[in-house]
Amino acid sequence: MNHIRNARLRARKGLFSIAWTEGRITAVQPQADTLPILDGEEGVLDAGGQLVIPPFVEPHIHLDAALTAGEPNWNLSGTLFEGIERWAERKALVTPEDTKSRAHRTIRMLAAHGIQHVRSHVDVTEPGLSTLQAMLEVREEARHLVDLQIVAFPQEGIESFADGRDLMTQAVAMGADVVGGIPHFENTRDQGVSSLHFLMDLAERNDRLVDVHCDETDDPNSRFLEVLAEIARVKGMGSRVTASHTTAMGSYDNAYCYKLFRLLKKAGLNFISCPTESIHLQGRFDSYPKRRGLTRVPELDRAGLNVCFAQDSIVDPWYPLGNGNILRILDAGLHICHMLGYEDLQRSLDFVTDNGARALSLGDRYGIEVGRPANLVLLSAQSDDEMLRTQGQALLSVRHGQVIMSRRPAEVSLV
Ligand code: 17E
Ligand code: FE2
Repeated sequence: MNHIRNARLRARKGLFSIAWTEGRITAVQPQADTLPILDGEEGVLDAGGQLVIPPFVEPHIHLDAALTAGEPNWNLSGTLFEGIERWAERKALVTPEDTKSRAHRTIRMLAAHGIQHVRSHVDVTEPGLSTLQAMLEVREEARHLVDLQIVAFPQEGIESFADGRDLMTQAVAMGADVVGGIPHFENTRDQGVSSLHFLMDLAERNDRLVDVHCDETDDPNSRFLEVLAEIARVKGMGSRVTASHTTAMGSYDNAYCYKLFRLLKKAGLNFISCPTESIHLQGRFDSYPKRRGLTRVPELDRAGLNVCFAQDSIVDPWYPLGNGNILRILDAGLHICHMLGYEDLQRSLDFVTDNGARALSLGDRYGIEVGRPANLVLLSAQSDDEMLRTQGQALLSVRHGQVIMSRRPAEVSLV
Protein backbone atom coordinates (compact mmCIF):
# COMPACT_ATOMS: atom_id res chain seq x y z
CA MET A 1 0.00 0.00 0.00
CA ASN A 2 1.25 3.52 -0.80
CA HIS A 3 -1.84 5.69 -0.90
CA ILE A 4 -4.96 6.42 1.19
CA ARG A 5 -7.97 8.12 -0.39
CA ASN A 6 -11.07 9.74 1.12
CA ALA A 7 -9.43 10.33 4.48
CA ARG A 8 -10.65 12.85 7.01
CA LEU A 9 -7.91 14.72 8.90
CA ARG A 10 -8.34 16.18 12.37
CA ALA A 11 -8.95 19.94 12.55
CA ARG A 12 -9.23 20.23 8.75
CA LYS A 13 -12.32 20.43 6.56
CA GLY A 14 -13.08 18.04 3.70
CA LEU A 15 -11.43 14.87 2.41
CA PHE A 16 -7.78 14.17 1.63
CA SER A 17 -5.52 11.80 -0.27
CA ILE A 18 -2.27 10.81 1.40
CA ALA A 19 0.57 9.20 -0.57
CA TRP A 20 3.98 7.90 0.46
CA THR A 21 7.08 6.27 -0.99
CA GLU A 22 9.98 4.59 0.77
CA GLY A 23 8.39 5.13 4.17
CA ARG A 24 7.92 8.92 3.86
CA ILE A 25 4.83 10.97 3.12
CA THR A 26 5.07 12.53 -0.35
CA ALA A 27 1.66 14.20 -0.70
CA VAL A 28 -1.31 15.32 1.41
CA GLN A 29 -3.88 16.63 -1.06
CA PRO A 30 -7.38 17.99 -0.49
CA GLN A 31 -10.07 16.32 -2.62
CA ALA A 32 -13.00 18.28 -4.06
CA ASP A 33 -15.21 15.21 -3.67
CA THR A 34 -15.25 11.55 -2.69
CA LEU A 35 -13.04 9.65 -5.14
CA PRO A 36 -13.67 6.05 -6.17
CA ILE A 37 -11.00 3.36 -6.20
CA LEU A 38 -10.81 2.27 -9.84
CA ASP A 39 -10.91 -1.34 -11.04
CA GLY A 40 -7.42 -2.76 -11.11
CA GLU A 41 -5.93 0.08 -9.05
CA GLU A 42 -3.39 -1.33 -6.63
CA GLY A 43 -1.89 -0.10 -3.38
CA VAL A 44 -4.78 2.24 -2.54
CA LEU A 45 -6.92 2.12 0.59
CA ASP A 46 -10.35 3.77 0.73
CA ALA A 47 -10.69 5.42 4.16
CA GLY A 48 -14.39 5.91 3.46
CA GLY A 49 -14.47 9.36 5.07
CA GLN A 50 -13.10 8.11 8.42
CA LEU A 51 -10.31 9.78 10.36
CA VAL A 52 -6.68 9.11 9.52
CA ILE A 53 -4.36 10.30 12.30
CA PRO A 54 -0.71 10.04 13.22
CA PRO A 55 -0.27 7.08 15.61
CA PHE A 56 -1.44 7.13 19.20
CA VAL A 57 1.29 7.89 21.75
CA GLU A 58 1.76 6.02 25.03
CA PRO A 59 3.92 8.51 26.92
CA HIS A 60 4.11 6.76 30.32
CA ILE A 61 4.13 3.03 30.94
CA HIS A 62 6.17 0.54 32.99
CA LEU A 63 6.92 -2.28 30.53
CA ASP A 64 9.37 -3.96 32.92
CA ALA A 65 6.60 -4.53 35.50
CA ALA A 66 3.75 -5.30 33.07
CA LEU A 67 1.86 -8.60 33.38
CA THR A 68 3.14 -9.43 36.88
CA ALA A 69 0.07 -8.65 39.04
CA GLY A 70 -0.30 -11.13 41.89
CA GLU A 71 3.23 -12.55 41.47
CA PRO A 72 4.05 -13.54 44.14
CA ASN A 73 1.53 -11.42 46.09
CA TRP A 74 -1.41 -9.13 45.31
CA ASN A 75 -1.50 -5.47 46.28
CA LEU A 76 -4.39 -5.71 48.74
CA SER A 77 -4.48 -2.13 50.02
CA GLY A 78 -4.44 -0.59 46.52
CA THR A 79 -1.88 2.05 47.54
CA LEU A 80 1.16 3.21 45.60
CA PHE A 81 3.32 2.24 48.57
CA GLU A 82 2.13 -1.36 48.73
CA GLY A 83 2.58 -1.52 44.95
CA ILE A 84 6.25 -0.60 45.39
CA GLU A 85 6.63 -3.31 48.09
CA ARG A 86 4.92 -5.98 45.97
CA TRP A 87 7.09 -5.01 42.98
CA ALA A 88 10.26 -5.34 45.11
CA GLU A 89 9.20 -8.97 45.79
CA ARG A 90 8.66 -9.65 42.07
CA LYS A 91 11.87 -7.83 41.14
CA ALA A 92 13.85 -10.35 43.21
CA LEU A 93 12.57 -13.12 40.86
CA VAL A 94 13.06 -11.31 37.56
CA THR A 95 15.35 -12.60 34.77
CA PRO A 96 16.27 -10.82 31.52
CA GLU A 97 14.30 -13.42 29.51
CA ASP A 98 11.21 -12.90 31.69
CA THR A 99 11.50 -9.10 31.32
CA LYS A 100 11.90 -9.29 27.54
CA SER A 101 9.07 -11.71 27.01
CA ARG A 102 6.58 -9.62 29.05
CA ALA A 103 7.75 -6.35 27.46
CA HIS A 104 7.35 -7.74 23.92
CA ARG A 105 3.89 -9.12 24.72
CA THR A 106 2.85 -5.74 26.13
CA ILE A 107 4.25 -3.82 23.14
CA ARG A 108 2.12 -6.03 20.87
CA MET A 109 -0.96 -5.10 22.97
CA LEU A 110 -0.10 -1.40 22.44
CA ALA A 111 0.59 -1.80 18.71
CA ALA A 112 -2.73 -3.63 18.30
CA HIS A 113 -4.44 -0.37 19.32
CA GLY A 114 -2.59 1.94 16.93
CA ILE A 115 0.17 3.07 19.30
CA GLN A 116 3.60 3.51 17.67
CA HIS A 117 5.41 5.81 20.13
CA VAL A 118 6.07 4.63 23.67
CA ARG A 119 8.00 5.96 26.67
CA SER A 120 8.68 3.27 29.26
CA HIS A 121 10.08 3.78 32.73
CA VAL A 122 12.51 1.01 33.70
CA ASP A 123 13.41 0.45 37.35
CA VAL A 124 17.15 1.01 37.81
CA THR A 125 17.21 0.46 41.59
CA GLU A 126 18.67 -2.98 40.85
CA PRO A 127 22.37 -3.73 41.32
CA GLY A 128 23.85 -4.87 38.00
CA LEU A 129 21.14 -3.20 35.87
CA SER A 130 20.36 -6.39 33.95
CA THR A 131 16.69 -5.38 33.56
CA LEU A 132 17.75 -2.10 31.96
CA GLN A 133 20.09 -4.01 29.62
CA ALA A 134 17.19 -6.31 28.65
CA MET A 135 14.93 -3.31 27.95
CA LEU A 136 17.58 -1.59 25.82
CA GLU A 137 17.60 -4.77 23.71
CA VAL A 138 13.79 -4.70 23.52
CA ARG A 139 14.03 -1.09 22.24
CA GLU A 140 15.95 -2.39 19.20
CA GLU A 141 14.03 -5.67 18.74
CA ALA A 142 10.64 -3.90 18.70
CA ARG A 143 11.56 -1.15 16.21
CA HIS A 144 9.28 -2.62 13.53
CA LEU A 145 6.31 -1.91 15.84
CA VAL A 146 7.16 1.10 18.01
CA ASP A 147 9.69 3.83 18.73
CA LEU A 148 10.57 3.22 22.36
CA GLN A 149 12.11 5.73 24.76
CA ILE A 150 13.65 4.25 27.91
CA VAL A 151 13.55 6.21 31.18
CA ALA A 152 16.15 5.42 33.87
CA PHE A 153 13.60 5.27 36.71
CA PRO A 154 14.82 5.00 40.32
CA GLN A 155 11.73 3.26 41.77
CA GLU A 156 13.19 3.03 45.29
CA GLY A 157 14.82 6.47 45.24
CA ILE A 158 18.09 8.09 44.22
CA GLU A 159 19.26 9.41 47.60
CA SER A 160 17.41 6.80 49.69
CA PHE A 161 18.72 3.74 47.80
CA ALA A 162 22.23 2.29 48.12
CA ASP A 163 24.42 3.57 45.24
CA GLY A 164 21.35 5.33 43.78
CA ARG A 165 23.36 8.10 42.12
CA ASP A 166 25.85 5.60 40.59
CA LEU A 167 23.04 3.45 39.21
CA MET A 168 21.44 6.49 37.55
CA THR A 169 24.77 7.60 36.07
CA GLN A 170 25.49 4.10 34.77
CA ALA A 171 21.99 3.80 33.29
CA VAL A 172 22.52 6.96 31.26
CA ALA A 173 25.96 5.73 30.10
CA MET A 174 24.34 2.44 28.98
CA GLY A 175 21.92 4.35 26.72
CA ALA A 176 18.78 5.36 28.62
CA ASP A 177 17.05 8.13 26.62
CA VAL A 178 15.40 9.87 29.56
CA VAL A 179 16.36 10.61 33.19
CA GLY A 180 13.69 9.84 35.81
CA GLY A 181 13.13 10.50 39.50
CA ILE A 182 10.74 9.98 42.41
CA PRO A 183 11.29 12.86 44.88
CA HIS A 184 8.09 12.27 46.93
CA PHE A 185 9.35 8.76 47.79
CA GLU A 186 12.78 9.82 49.07
CA ASN A 187 13.14 9.57 52.87
CA THR A 188 13.16 13.32 53.49
CA ARG A 189 12.13 16.50 51.74
CA ASP A 190 15.81 17.52 51.53
CA GLN A 191 16.65 14.27 49.73
CA GLY A 192 13.74 14.86 47.34
CA VAL A 193 15.12 18.30 46.49
CA SER A 194 18.73 17.12 46.11
CA SER A 195 17.58 14.20 43.92
CA LEU A 196 16.01 16.73 41.54
CA HIS A 197 19.20 18.83 41.34
CA PHE A 198 21.21 15.65 40.74
CA LEU A 199 18.98 14.27 37.99
CA MET A 200 18.58 17.60 36.17
CA ASP A 201 22.37 18.05 36.12
CA LEU A 202 22.79 14.47 34.87
CA ALA A 203 20.30 15.08 32.04
CA GLU A 204 21.83 18.43 31.09
CA ARG A 205 25.37 17.04 31.03
CA ASN A 206 24.35 14.08 28.86
CA ASP A 207 21.81 15.88 26.68
CA ARG A 208 18.89 13.67 27.80
CA LEU A 209 15.19 14.28 28.28
CA VAL A 210 13.71 14.26 31.80
CA ASP A 211 10.52 12.59 33.09
CA VAL A 212 10.00 12.62 36.85
CA HIS A 213 7.34 10.77 38.84
CA CYS A 214 6.50 13.93 40.77
CA ASP A 215 4.22 14.32 43.80
CA GLU A 216 2.33 11.06 43.17
CA THR A 217 0.47 11.33 46.47
CA ASP A 218 -2.58 13.05 47.99
CA ASP A 219 -0.27 14.85 50.45
CA PRO A 220 -0.81 18.59 49.78
CA ASN A 221 2.61 19.24 51.34
CA SER A 222 4.36 17.32 48.57
CA ARG A 223 5.68 20.29 46.58
CA PHE A 224 8.49 18.96 44.43
CA LEU A 225 6.87 20.21 41.21
CA GLU A 226 7.85 23.79 42.07
CA VAL A 227 11.46 22.66 42.54
CA LEU A 228 11.54 20.73 39.24
CA ALA A 229 9.89 23.63 37.38
CA GLU A 230 12.32 26.20 38.79
CA ILE A 231 15.40 24.13 37.87
CA ALA A 232 13.94 23.60 34.37
CA ARG A 233 13.29 27.35 34.04
CA VAL A 234 16.79 28.34 35.16
CA LYS A 235 18.43 25.79 32.85
CA GLY A 236 16.09 26.65 29.95
CA MET A 237 15.16 22.94 29.64
CA GLY A 238 11.36 23.20 30.07
CA SER A 239 10.26 21.70 26.75
CA ARG A 240 12.51 18.67 27.40
CA VAL A 241 11.18 18.08 30.93
CA THR A 242 8.01 16.22 31.94
CA ALA A 243 6.30 16.04 35.32
CA SER A 244 4.32 12.80 35.53
CA HIS A 245 1.34 12.30 37.86
CA THR A 246 1.58 15.51 40.00
CA THR A 247 -1.53 14.17 41.75
CA ALA A 248 -0.82 16.24 44.88
CA MET A 249 -1.94 19.22 42.77
CA GLY A 250 -5.48 17.87 43.17
CA SER A 251 -5.05 18.54 46.89
CA TYR A 252 -3.22 21.91 46.75
CA ASP A 253 -5.34 24.89 47.67
CA ASN A 254 -6.15 27.48 45.03
CA ALA A 255 -4.01 30.22 46.57
CA TYR A 256 -0.88 28.08 46.23
CA CYS A 257 -1.87 26.94 42.73
CA TYR A 258 -2.25 30.54 41.60
CA LYS A 259 1.39 31.18 42.44
CA LEU A 260 2.53 27.76 41.18
CA PHE A 261 0.91 28.22 37.75
CA ARG A 262 2.86 31.48 37.24
CA LEU A 263 6.07 29.46 37.55
CA LEU A 264 4.78 26.53 35.46
CA LYS A 265 4.00 28.89 32.57
CA LYS A 266 7.48 30.42 32.75
CA ALA A 267 9.12 26.99 32.90
CA GLY A 268 7.02 25.52 30.05
CA LEU A 269 7.38 21.90 31.11
CA ASN A 270 5.09 19.01 30.04
CA PHE A 271 2.56 17.10 32.14
CA ILE A 272 1.37 13.51 32.02
CA SER A 273 -1.72 12.33 33.85
CA CYS A 274 -2.50 8.64 34.27
CA PRO A 275 -6.21 8.88 35.16
CA THR A 276 -7.15 5.21 35.60
CA GLU A 277 -4.03 4.58 37.68
CA SER A 278 -4.51 7.66 39.86
CA ILE A 279 -8.24 7.16 40.50
CA HIS A 280 -7.28 3.62 41.64
CA LEU A 281 -4.16 4.39 43.75
CA GLN A 282 -5.05 7.79 45.25
CA GLY A 283 -7.81 8.67 47.69
CA ARG A 284 -6.81 5.56 49.68
CA PHE A 285 -6.29 7.38 52.95
CA ASP A 286 -9.63 9.24 52.72
CA SER A 287 -13.04 8.18 53.93
CA TYR A 288 -15.74 10.55 52.58
CA PRO A 289 -15.68 12.96 50.88
CA LYS A 290 -13.04 11.11 48.87
CA ARG A 291 -10.55 12.90 46.65
CA ARG A 292 -10.18 12.00 42.97
CA GLY A 293 -6.41 12.17 43.28
CA LEU A 294 -5.67 13.59 39.82
CA THR A 295 -3.66 16.58 38.75
CA ARG A 296 -5.47 19.67 37.43
CA VAL A 297 -5.71 18.57 33.79
CA PRO A 298 -8.22 21.12 32.40
CA GLU A 299 -6.57 23.99 34.29
CA LEU A 300 -3.11 23.06 32.96
CA ASP A 301 -4.53 22.75 29.45
CA ARG A 302 -6.33 26.10 29.65
CA ALA A 303 -3.17 27.76 30.97
CA GLY A 304 -1.49 26.75 27.69
CA LEU A 305 0.67 24.03 29.25
CA ASN A 306 1.14 20.74 27.43
CA VAL A 307 -0.73 17.89 29.12
CA CYS A 308 -1.45 14.36 27.90
CA PHE A 309 -2.89 11.06 29.16
CA ALA A 310 -1.11 7.72 29.68
CA GLN A 311 -1.87 4.15 30.80
CA ASP A 312 1.01 3.77 33.32
CA SER A 313 0.29 0.11 34.10
CA ILE A 314 -0.98 -3.05 32.48
CA VAL A 315 -1.74 -5.86 34.96
CA ASP A 316 1.05 -5.03 37.43
CA PRO A 317 1.42 -4.54 41.22
CA TRP A 318 -0.11 -1.07 40.97
CA TYR A 319 -3.10 -1.74 38.69
CA PRO A 320 -4.73 -5.10 37.90
CA LEU A 321 -6.41 -4.21 34.57
CA GLY A 322 -5.49 -2.69 31.21
CA ASN A 323 -5.40 -4.03 27.64
CA GLY A 324 -3.18 -1.58 25.75
CA ASN A 325 -6.05 0.58 24.50
CA ILE A 326 -5.26 4.21 25.28
CA LEU A 327 -8.79 5.26 24.25
CA ARG A 328 -10.03 3.58 27.43
CA ILE A 329 -7.74 5.92 29.36
CA LEU A 330 -8.95 8.94 27.41
CA ASP A 331 -12.58 8.05 28.12
CA ALA A 332 -11.92 7.65 31.86
CA GLY A 333 -9.71 10.74 32.03
CA LEU A 334 -12.27 13.03 30.39
CA HIS A 335 -14.93 11.81 32.83
CA ILE A 336 -12.78 12.14 35.95
CA CYS A 337 -11.46 15.58 34.91
CA HIS A 338 -14.89 17.10 34.08
CA MET A 339 -13.92 17.40 30.43
CA LEU A 340 -17.04 16.26 28.60
CA GLY A 341 -17.95 19.78 27.49
CA TYR A 342 -18.57 20.43 23.79
CA GLU A 343 -15.21 22.04 23.07
CA ASP A 344 -13.22 19.44 25.00
CA LEU A 345 -14.90 16.60 23.10
CA GLN A 346 -14.19 18.20 19.71
CA ARG A 347 -10.43 17.98 20.30
CA SER A 348 -10.20 15.17 22.82
CA LEU A 349 -7.81 13.03 20.76
CA ASP A 350 -5.14 15.73 21.28
CA PHE A 351 -4.57 14.20 24.72
CA VAL A 352 -3.47 10.83 23.29
CA THR A 353 -1.81 12.02 20.06
CA ASP A 354 -0.22 15.46 19.52
CA ASN A 355 0.19 16.33 23.21
CA GLY A 356 1.89 13.02 23.93
CA ALA A 357 4.16 13.52 20.91
CA ARG A 358 5.15 16.93 22.25
CA ALA A 359 5.93 15.53 25.72
CA LEU A 360 8.18 12.97 24.01
CA SER A 361 9.87 15.75 21.94
CA LEU A 362 9.11 13.86 18.72
CA GLY A 363 9.28 17.06 16.65
CA ASP A 364 9.14 16.44 12.89
CA ARG A 365 9.21 12.67 13.40
CA TYR A 366 5.45 12.95 14.07
CA GLY A 367 2.47 14.25 12.11
CA ILE A 368 0.77 13.88 8.73
CA GLU A 369 2.91 16.22 6.62
CA VAL A 370 5.04 15.83 3.50
CA GLY A 371 8.55 14.61 4.35
CA ARG A 372 7.60 13.00 7.65
CA PRO A 373 7.56 9.23 8.31
CA ALA A 374 4.52 7.47 6.79
CA ASN A 375 3.14 6.46 10.19
CA LEU A 376 -0.66 6.59 9.99
CA VAL A 377 -3.65 5.11 11.77
CA LEU A 378 -7.14 4.68 10.31
CA LEU A 379 -9.93 5.04 12.87
CA SER A 380 -13.53 3.77 12.86
CA ALA A 381 -15.13 7.24 13.16
CA GLN A 382 -15.16 10.64 11.45
CA SER A 383 -14.48 12.86 14.45
CA ASP A 384 -13.04 12.92 17.97
CA ASP A 385 -16.43 12.97 19.66
CA GLU A 386 -17.78 10.15 17.46
CA MET A 387 -14.72 8.04 18.41
CA LEU A 388 -15.51 8.50 22.09
CA ARG A 389 -19.27 8.10 21.81
CA THR A 390 -19.01 4.88 19.80
CA GLN A 391 -15.99 3.51 21.67
CA GLY A 392 -14.29 3.52 18.29
CA GLN A 393 -11.20 1.52 17.37
CA ALA A 394 -7.98 1.75 15.41
CA LEU A 395 -8.66 -0.29 12.25
CA LEU A 396 -5.29 -0.08 10.47
CA SER A 397 -1.80 0.99 11.46
CA VAL A 398 0.81 1.90 8.83
CA ARG A 399 4.42 2.26 9.97
CA HIS A 400 7.19 3.51 7.68
CA GLY A 401 4.76 2.84 4.82
CA GLN A 402 4.00 -0.79 5.76
CA VAL A 403 0.78 -2.13 7.29
CA ILE A 404 1.67 -3.49 10.75
CA MET A 405 -1.85 -3.97 12.15
CA SER A 406 -5.34 -4.36 10.77
CA ARG A 407 -8.56 -5.05 12.61
CA ARG A 408 -11.94 -6.16 11.39
CA PRO A 409 -14.60 -4.64 13.68
CA ALA A 410 -17.18 -6.99 15.18
CA GLU A 411 -20.44 -7.23 13.25
CA VAL A 412 -23.72 -7.16 15.14
CA SER A 413 -27.07 -8.51 13.89
CA LEU A 414 -30.35 -7.56 15.48
CA VAL A 415 -33.85 -8.85 14.65
N1 17E B 1 5.80 3.14 40.14
C1 17E B 1 5.39 4.30 40.71
O1 17E B 1 6.14 4.90 41.50
N2 17E B 1 4.17 4.80 40.41
C2 17E B 1 3.38 4.17 39.57
N3 17E B 1 2.17 4.69 39.29
C3 17E B 1 3.78 2.93 38.98
C4 17E B 1 5.01 2.46 39.29
C5 17E B 1 2.88 2.20 38.04
FE1 FE2 C 1 4.50 5.56 36.48
